[in-house]
Amino acid sequence: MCYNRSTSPAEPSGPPVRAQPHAGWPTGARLAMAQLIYLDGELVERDQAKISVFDHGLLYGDGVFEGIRVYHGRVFRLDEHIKRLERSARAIMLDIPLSHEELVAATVETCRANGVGDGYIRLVVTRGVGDLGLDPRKCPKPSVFIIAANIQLYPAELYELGLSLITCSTRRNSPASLDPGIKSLNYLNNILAKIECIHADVPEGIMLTQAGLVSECTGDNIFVVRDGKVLTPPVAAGILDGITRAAVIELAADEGIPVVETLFPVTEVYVADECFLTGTAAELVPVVQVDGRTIGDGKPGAVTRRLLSRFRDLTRSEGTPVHE
Ligand code: PXG
Repeated sequence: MCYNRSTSPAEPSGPPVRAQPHAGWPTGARLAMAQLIYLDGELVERDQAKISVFDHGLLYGDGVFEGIRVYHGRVFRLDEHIKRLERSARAIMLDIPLSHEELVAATVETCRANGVGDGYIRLVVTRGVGDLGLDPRKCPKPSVFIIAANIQLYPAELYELGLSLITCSTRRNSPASLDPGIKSLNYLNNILAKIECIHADVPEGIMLTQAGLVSECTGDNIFVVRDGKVLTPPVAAGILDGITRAAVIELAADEGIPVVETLFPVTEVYVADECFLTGTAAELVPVVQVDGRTIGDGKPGAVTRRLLSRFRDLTRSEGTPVHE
């Protein structure tokens, strides 16, 4: 069995790619075809947006990326996303051929050119074309491309009913090998865990650190609520420093809810009063079952619902405008 067999060849292959089909996830959500793709300084038709088979982004996963949301014609936390992209690039000694301001402008321009009001942006920097060896010095010119696609929101009932998770047997990469803080094009670690989720028919799964403690999910950060406190693994544990995670930590502080960044075993999730995930695609999504255990009373909890409502307000009230 393999996963690359298309059941519907006409379907656009856009982000965010969730475990579909699944009862909890939006089989009905469809992304509109992106018409114009930013590719190395130009806006080109989707069919013309091509990368060489010698690009090390493809050959080795040598590159970095961001997934960014646009809400109501405004790009959410664009500056933070570009900063994280720049940090990821620095970590792998990849010189992005655009300045911070140019990356911001190119992202906004791509949204504008595609009339994206509510959407998802994929910003990718690859090492560029080289030879068949690993040596990145053989890749003189990194490639930058940006895809901006329209997106339909996930159905409301997902946020009302909550998700089921499993704990994946695939451990999160050790920061000593490949720091999960680097948002690189090498996502096989997460994909292997995602395949476990697909087999278990759940949309997400918890990944443990090499020491067996909770790190994050395959494409989301994780939080638990216990005795009125919010707990989430620290960035130093080897997780992605999520933009949504940071926003939710700020919102919790603003609500007077204590947030503790600490490592914990998966048992802490089982016995939590509430659990939720954060991510650009998922926003803030309640979790009601993990490894067959019911979390809290099996319904999204009060703290989760409060933070989700505050997050939604935030996405309505800030962001870099797409249209002049
Ligand atoms: N952890 C991991 C491993 C991620 O990939 C997050 C946490 C959440 O971070 P943000 O900054 O988005 O709040 C991510 C990001 C998808 C998809 O298709 C999801 C991500 C990246 C790429 C694709 O669901 N999540």
